[in-house]
Amino acid sequence: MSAVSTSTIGSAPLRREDPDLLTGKARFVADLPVPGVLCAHFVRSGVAHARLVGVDAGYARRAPGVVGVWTAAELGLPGLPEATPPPGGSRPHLERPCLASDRVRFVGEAVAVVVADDQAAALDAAELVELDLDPLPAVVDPTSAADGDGVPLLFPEHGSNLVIDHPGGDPGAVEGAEVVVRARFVNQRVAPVPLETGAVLARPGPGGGLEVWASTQSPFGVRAALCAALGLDPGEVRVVAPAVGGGFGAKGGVYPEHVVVAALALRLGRPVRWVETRSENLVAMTHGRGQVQDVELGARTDGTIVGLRVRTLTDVGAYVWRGGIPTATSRLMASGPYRVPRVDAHARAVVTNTTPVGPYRGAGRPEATAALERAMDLLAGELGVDPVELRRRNLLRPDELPYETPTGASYDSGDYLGALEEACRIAGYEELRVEQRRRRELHDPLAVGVGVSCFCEVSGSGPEHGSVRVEPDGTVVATTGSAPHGQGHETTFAQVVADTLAVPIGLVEVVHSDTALVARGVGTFGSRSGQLGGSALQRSATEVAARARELAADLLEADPGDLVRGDDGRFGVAGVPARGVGWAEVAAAAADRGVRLTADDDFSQQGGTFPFGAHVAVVEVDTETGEVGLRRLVAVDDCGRVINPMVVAGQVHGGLAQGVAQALFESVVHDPAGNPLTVTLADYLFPSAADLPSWELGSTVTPSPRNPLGAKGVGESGTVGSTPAVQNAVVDALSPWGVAHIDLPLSPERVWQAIRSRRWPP
Ligand code: MCN
Repeated sequence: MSAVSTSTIGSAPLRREDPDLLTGKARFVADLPVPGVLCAHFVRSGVAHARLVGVDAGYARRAPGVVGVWTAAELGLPGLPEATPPPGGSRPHLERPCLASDRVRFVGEAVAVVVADDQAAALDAAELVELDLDPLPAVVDPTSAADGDGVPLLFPEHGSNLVIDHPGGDPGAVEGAEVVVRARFVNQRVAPVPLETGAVLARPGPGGGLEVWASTQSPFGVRAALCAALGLDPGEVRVVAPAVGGGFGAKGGVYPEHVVVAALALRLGRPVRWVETRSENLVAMTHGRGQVQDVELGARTDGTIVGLRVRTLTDVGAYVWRGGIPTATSRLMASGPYRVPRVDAHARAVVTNTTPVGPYRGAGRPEATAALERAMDLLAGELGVDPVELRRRNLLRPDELPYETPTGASYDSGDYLGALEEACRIAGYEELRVEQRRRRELHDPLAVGVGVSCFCEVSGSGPEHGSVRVEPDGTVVATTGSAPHGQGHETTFAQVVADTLAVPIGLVEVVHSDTALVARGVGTFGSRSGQLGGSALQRSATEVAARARELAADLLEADPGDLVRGDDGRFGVAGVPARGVGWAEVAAAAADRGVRLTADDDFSQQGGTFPFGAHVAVVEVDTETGEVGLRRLVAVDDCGRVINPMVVAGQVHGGLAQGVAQALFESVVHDPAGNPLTVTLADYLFPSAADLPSWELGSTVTPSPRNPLGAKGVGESGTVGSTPAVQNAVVDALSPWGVAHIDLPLSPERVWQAIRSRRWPP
């Protein structure tokens, strides 16, 4: 089933979306030319926790260019429910208000909105709005929020800050182990930082209703949420995602700002636009990660794992809202690619007076993988076994799959060991260890570290829609419910359709991200689109091709079984080279006869698919300054059958950059009072290309049996494997000092402190 090679479906064209992006022709929400558009600016709380006593907008309302100022009471909008409610149903008392009404719960929470003729007027007037806030004690640290005595409660009516509690499973998971390693890891909170910040534009529809342009990963999701909040019918609302400058999971849901702007457009009968500033983005867009992990990994002395206990506490910020997604996914993926017979994975989440946390590239898988891969290295250290060797002994083998994990994941296919061996081969693992030994003997102040991580992640849940239509002139229109924002669907989906119909790719137009042009859809997140959207299109195209074949046979007066396809895509008759018809003739005949060359499909797969891989990082730690130089990063990712190798490589590159950024640079910081300290890109250390090495990519190909393309997701895998590989490498470099763990991010100061607290040579 698996082979160390690459395979593709058809040719691998360049991304067709790039010329517009590179030449500035692509239009983002902020660029849309809408006559008479008004600008909205939100007045946000500067206090992390307070009773909202009043809002005085008198001066702001009289300021030049101001059309109006609105508060929660004046707009009367409902709250936003939890994205993943617990089995007992939704909890109205934990909803997120669109504008705060009686209490603010984080710095950055929107309290009022100013609408003005232009952006500058809205911004100036917003500064004139006075919020009367009666400060309350804030809670920022998730462990105190969960357990502290007399800790401030964000929702007193809930009785506790604990908002999610998924029970563990096997209480005796590490019983009988001959060796148990135990540790607490902190997977720090990070900000998604898409290049395009949040943005929405809404205007009354031409025949009533509403037209909305949103920077979103899910136009259909935004439409559903707006309809629910504003009492509209889906037929009355059109949502379009124009060019979207990245989302990384944070643009997967509807934001309060979307609802407020849509409500204002209806109320004013005029177009209204909101575009987030970067500083707003760093406090108002959902953050990611933010998990405290207590891990116990038990094994026999020969290294065979017997059980795992993981107790996670996710900090979901001020509202549970979208925080349930990473909380549940990290629990699901607790045992990774290993044979772990007993698992006790207890996942809890608390609210704190900080920006809400939601899915961010990987959404739970990077957290789970970091915990497990750090624990694997601790175990290797305890047993005195090479980290790669320990992994070899415990990785599930291809013949053990499909495999049901103790936490309920159903792995489809995989050759985890194949990926690890390939990564070690590319890295030259044994030679690196030789170099490391030599340099340690020389007491080289640049300490070499080699870190390995193996991972298995989940992708491709839920249904996705696709349709294929051949026009009378032979051109092909493919519509998809997915909503790309950097992933290259226009290219990869055109490939799938062109290959299935055997037509030149240039004939295929891909239509997406507009609820008026696409019948239905879900959206782009969870590395789902290639496999689900692609399969829906492949199945639709297969149906269209079968109909076309029958028509062609009829036109050629031949038996359909005798039909052959030429290299140019023409239908011919076997053994009669002179006779043939092209797509245009078939399509024209279909139009004449009233035959519709169109089909649609809603594809879903049972259990999802499980991409996997192995990453090897090589670092040099300056033991005098604590600075970490990432010398190499080898990433072997297996996403099943590849549609477009260049797109896949690009996806892995982006994921690696974000994973390495979490390992070495990024961290959202709040002070104990809940004031965010990372509100500009001068404070929040977002790496540039100059901070990163050239990636070394490898791949193995293990098709998934769960969809007709054999594809698995790839959009997130880079973030899953790279963070722990780099973290393990840094700890490995410092092992002679007796350093067993350093929490993320591995800033020079942290690394230096770790070195300073030890002495080496001993
Ligand atoms: N693909 C392929 N062969 C495969 C699998 C995928 O050629 N075996 C192609 C797909 O057809 C698609 C691309 O690779 O063009 C990514 O596919 P997939 O893994 O299905 O992921 P999605 O398209 O659903 O994208 C979502 C994923 C996620 S969850 C995040 S977060 C993320 C990511 O994509 N955010 C991104 N990549 C991003 N890239 C950019 N530029 N910006 C973001 O915000």
